[in-house]
Amino acid sequence: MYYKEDPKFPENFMWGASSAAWQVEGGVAEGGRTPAMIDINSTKKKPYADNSIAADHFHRYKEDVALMAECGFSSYRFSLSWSRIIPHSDGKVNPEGIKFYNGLIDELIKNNITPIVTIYHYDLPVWVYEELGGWRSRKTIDAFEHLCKVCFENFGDRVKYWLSLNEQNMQICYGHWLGTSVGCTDWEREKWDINHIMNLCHAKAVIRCHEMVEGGKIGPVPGYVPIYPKTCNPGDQIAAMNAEELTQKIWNDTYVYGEYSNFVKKYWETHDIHPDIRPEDLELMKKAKIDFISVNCYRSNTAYESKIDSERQEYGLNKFGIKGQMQWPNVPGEYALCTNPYVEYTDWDWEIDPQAMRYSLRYLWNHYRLPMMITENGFGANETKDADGQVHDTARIEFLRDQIYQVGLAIEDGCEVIAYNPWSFTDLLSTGNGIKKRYGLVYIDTTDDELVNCKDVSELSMKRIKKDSYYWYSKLIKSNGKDW
Ligand code: BGP
Repeated sequence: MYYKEDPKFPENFMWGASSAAWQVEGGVAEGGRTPAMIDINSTKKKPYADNSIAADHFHRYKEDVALMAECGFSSYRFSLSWSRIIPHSDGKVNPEGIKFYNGLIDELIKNNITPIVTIYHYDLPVWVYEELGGWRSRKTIDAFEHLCKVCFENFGDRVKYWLSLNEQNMQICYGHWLGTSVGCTDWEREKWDINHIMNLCHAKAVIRCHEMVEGGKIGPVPGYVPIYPKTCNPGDQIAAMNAEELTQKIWNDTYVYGEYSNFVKKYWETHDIHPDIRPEDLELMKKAKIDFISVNCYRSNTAYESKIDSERQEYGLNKFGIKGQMQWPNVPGEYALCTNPYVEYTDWDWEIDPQAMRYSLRYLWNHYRLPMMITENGFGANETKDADGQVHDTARIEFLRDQIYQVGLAIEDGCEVIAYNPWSFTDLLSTGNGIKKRYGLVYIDTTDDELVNCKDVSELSMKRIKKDSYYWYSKLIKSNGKDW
């Protein structure tokens, strides 16, 4: 639909930004926190991803919240570190961990910022892996349920928006990259067992939230990448649908309908995969009725028909921030991905495609009719301070303006969207490119070399510098999306 005027945002629309514990907090050995698997995984990533210090939010959260308040935020989406809250297999709650998150939540509320809290964002405690068997073990479901209960009990009086697991689909599709596959010997098969266990954890979180949190609402956080067919060849359209199913729809259908779709059951049958799914599991999944869908959307992908006898090609992510290094995957018989000549690309070869945002919201709304909040969207870039000591991130302003405009258009189209929280507030660690791949509205004055080579954080500046995008975003959100 074409509209004559700029789109309008609803009255109580929540504007904020987003982060995750292991990417922003640092303080990994402080306050009683024990190691998480991602700590180990991240130190192995090259060039950098070491999360020992990250953005040092653990020590500077008050300063960060003050900057959010000054910017005009009405929401902030962050995650809880499991091993900070429950550091050992005895299940005892760490009072220091609770104190840290209480401090953060109280600070947000004091500043009229609504906390939106992710229970799990990639940081499985080492004790869960070593003593329970990690995501491959059903014992993890009970441990996760215990975590949920502790969170709802301690924070549920003030936190009303909860997110279960971050990007479960990406944790399964890119298990080697995100560390989900550690310990697996037959990943292509085992990932479906892990996925099922994650579904049960998600279901427990939903059910417990509704039981324990008065007025509490909870949803999943799929990573959503719309897939376009490369041409109007019908084979390309089916390939796009296959890619859509195998990278996201399988997950979204399960969350919304509480059951596995015929498509995924057929996929398992043809690939001789037999996940351990029990009748009581299906009952549990059915009971878990989500309140909204939380959407992480950055980009789009383009697919074409893949012949069954073609050679398999794994996704080769661009890890260095120099254009043109992405290796597109080929899944024989299902789909192959390729470059899209109609869009621009970031230095990490991610499509810059604002209309993908409108498409995603329309698609999810048309399929599921649930309110949506955007919990990630953003522009990862190589950035440095200018000679004047400021960061003039014009490209990020353009990116955000175009994306937010499309959110507005989707709302005009009839989609129910309640919040926009781009990734990220401050610069923080990317999943595998350290702080070099910067996403923040606020610059953190440090580099990967400094983070890795210093003895401790006291040697570093870590100064927060508001980027041009911070000022631009502030004006936009203070006018509730009128001042572009
Ligand atoms: C999402 C993750 C985030 C974040 C973001 C950017 O998929 O939920 O944790 O990292 O992607 O990705 P990257 O850090 O790889 O640039």
